[in-house]
Amino acid sequence: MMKTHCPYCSLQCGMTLAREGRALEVQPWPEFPVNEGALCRKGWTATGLRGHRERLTTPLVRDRATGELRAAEWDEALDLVAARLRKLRASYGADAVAVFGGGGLTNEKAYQLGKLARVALGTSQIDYNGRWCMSSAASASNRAFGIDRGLPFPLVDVERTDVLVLVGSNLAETMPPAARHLDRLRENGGHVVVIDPRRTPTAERADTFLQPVPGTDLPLALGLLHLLDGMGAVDEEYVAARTVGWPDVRRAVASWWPERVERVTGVPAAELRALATLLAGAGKVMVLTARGAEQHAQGTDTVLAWIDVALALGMPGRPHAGYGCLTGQGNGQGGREHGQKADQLPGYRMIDDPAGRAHVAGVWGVDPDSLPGPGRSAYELLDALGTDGGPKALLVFGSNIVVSAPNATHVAGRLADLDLLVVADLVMSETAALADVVLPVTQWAEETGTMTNLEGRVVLRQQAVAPPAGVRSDLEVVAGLAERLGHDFSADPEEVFTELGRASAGGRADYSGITYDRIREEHGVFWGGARLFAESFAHEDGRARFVAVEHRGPAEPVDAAYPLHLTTGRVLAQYQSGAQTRRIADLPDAGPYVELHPMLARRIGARDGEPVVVATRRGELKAPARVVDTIRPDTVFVPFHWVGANRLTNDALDPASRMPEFKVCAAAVTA
Ligand SMILES: Nc1nc2c(c(=O)[nH]1)N[C@H]1C(S)=C(S)[C@@H](COP(=O)(O)OP(=O)(O)OC[C@H]3O[C@@H](n4cnc5c(=O)[nH]c(N)nc54)[C@H](O)[C@@H]3O)O[C@H]1N2
Ligand SMILES: Nc1nc2c(c(=O)[nH]1)N[C@H]1C(S)=C(S)[C@@H](COP(=O)(O)OP(=O)(O)OC[C@H]3O[C@@H](n4cnc5c(=O)[nH]c(N)nc54)[C@H](O)[C@@H]3O)O[C@H]1N2
Ligand code: SF4
Ligand SMILES: [Mo]
Repeated sequence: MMKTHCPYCSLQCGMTLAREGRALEVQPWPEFPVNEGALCRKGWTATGLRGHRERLTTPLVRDRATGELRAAEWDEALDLVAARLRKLRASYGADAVAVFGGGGLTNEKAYQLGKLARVALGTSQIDYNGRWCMSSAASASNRAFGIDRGLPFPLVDVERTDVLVLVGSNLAETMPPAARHLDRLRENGGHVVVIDPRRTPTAERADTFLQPVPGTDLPLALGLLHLLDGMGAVDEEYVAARTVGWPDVRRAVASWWPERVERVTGVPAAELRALATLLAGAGKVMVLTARGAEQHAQGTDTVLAWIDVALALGMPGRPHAGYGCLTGQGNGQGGREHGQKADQLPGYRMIDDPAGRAHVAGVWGVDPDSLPGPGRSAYELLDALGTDGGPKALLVFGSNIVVSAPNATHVAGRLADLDLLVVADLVMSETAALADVVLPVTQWAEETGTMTNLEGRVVLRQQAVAPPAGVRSDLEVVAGLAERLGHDFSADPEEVFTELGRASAGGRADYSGITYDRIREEHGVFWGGARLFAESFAHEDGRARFVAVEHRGPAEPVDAAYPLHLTTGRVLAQYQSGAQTRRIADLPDAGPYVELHPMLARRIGARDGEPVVVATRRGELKAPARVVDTIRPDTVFVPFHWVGANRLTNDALDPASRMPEFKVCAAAVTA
């Protein structure tokens, strides 16, 4: 019996793994506070990839003569990768080699990947799929609060607020055990507000549901601020004592009267007024954003506008109130704290901060001047691959880029222009299938490491079973490459975690003092404490920042040729690019589909279950229609767990976070 955590999302539900003969069975771990023994279908079936026939168990190298992948020894594969990386570096410079990581990787792996790039490869070109995920909330939180932590309070605090506002979160499907907190909040007399262009299972649990046009959460927040100000509901005492910048916001929202908001968002003015009245009368308000609000070319500004709402009401720092972002991937939080992000060093230090560079270089035993500067963000990195001056080699750990990146056809083309693509994965993902070298790695139950959940709680995933023969851990792969490049890296997770603690010490996300033993004893350890901001915010003057933002609207507005809004997202039973969950027999694998309203279906002559074609300026997808009255008639939705959705999506980026606009672009649908 081994206590561990689910391999998937940022809730990092506690679970027990029990050996049943040769099989491994998932059982509850009732004492773990975040999920109290509950799991979603993906968690219950997580052992389904053990012993799976599609599990990779030997390195594969593309044969130059036949163009096919063939089995290779580990030494042959790693020697070949190291030799080719050295050669590319000699010809084109260190930035010719790039690394792409993932928010599902453990803290130890994220840290070692950053060190591999900066020390062993000397490249600035490293980034990760967290840019696709909560990066807009991160940049907004840094700006407003001076620190970026998904939830600055434990998730259970949700149960004791008065009004919970969920902006673009479908947590009943994306974090099902968390929905219990919503239900308990309502049992306690609290009120749940859901804002989503689709009436989701989460909206079904809400008391108030607003259904805006995709990409208009920002003007919705401006409209609320306008009304709250007019009602005298702004907490002037809090604003004066704990914030700066309110006068600018007050001026900026003066012209956002409800009828104007209605024209832009499609939300009736009466509904906006009712929500403002509800918020004005509530003692405690909690605003949580997720990808629906964040994955936009104006995602950072949108989150800032909602933080403005929380600040105007005087909430951040109060018990059971404030603002938080529901992070997404298993290690969505820790993955962005330890150096796999282009502009960061461990401990959430900025890579252009001289003191931070000196500290980390000291731990690494290198000259601070030898550390490269900031590199390209994820999409910009992929977009530069194989171009003049762009990277010629890419090492991928923990991401299935060709399914999950925006404008995926273009991205696949960039990958094809590389001299060398190396992918470490458990299975032959769509991206691994394109690689020159595929490295088979261990999965969660076969290795140990820490993850930081959406609350900033550092948890320990413990090895429960031996890996299949022939498979190595990511840490071993990284150490093997580093060794061939003349560097000595540890592959022992606990040793790496101790080093990470030293490297992060004194940084914004300080893990020093957290040990595997403490995590085991305390059901996880919060870095920086469980609740932040009670006394002060993380800016030098201790005050939070109001930021005045303006509505620009989606990068690609609808027009006569592409009259509909296309949005994308998730369904309960599949995870991300589907590389893992599509292979699990007990999970339904429906294939992509197109959700559309009966009115739209009638207009284009589409029938439920029959194919329709969604077209955007970047590509087309033919898939069965799902006719539902839960979506706006001017909007269509496609889940992204299967190849196809991202051939349609727009690669417009948020200027601050570099987040792509996954959640809205202009589309046409025909039957
Ligand atoms: N089942 C499942 N669970 C998961 C994952 C998974 O793949 N599958 N992935 C995990 C990860 S990495 C993440 S990031 C989280 C994501 O968790 P969520 O953010 O909850 O998931 P999404 O489905 O991407 O988007 C949420 C909602 O945003 C809505 N939406 C679309 N456009 C807009 C808009 O413009 N405004 C607003 N307000 N809403 C909009 C969509 O209709 C959708 O219902 O889930 C995590 N949990
Ligand atoms: N259209 C659209 N696109 C989206 C989104 C959206 O809402 N709409 N959401 C975006 C978001 S929020 C996210 S987080 C991304 C996620 O998309 P991806 O980055 O593709 O994430 P995964 O599908 O989780 O890919 C993880 C890959 O790594 C492998 N893997 C799992 N664990 C490990 C490990 O420990 N080591 C190694 N080496 N490999 C491992 C898995 O088998 C899989 O192939 O998608 C983004 N793309
Ligand atoms: S909610 Fe997330 S962490 Fe919990 S069982 Fe489901 S996928 Fe796993
Ligand atoms: Mo995500």
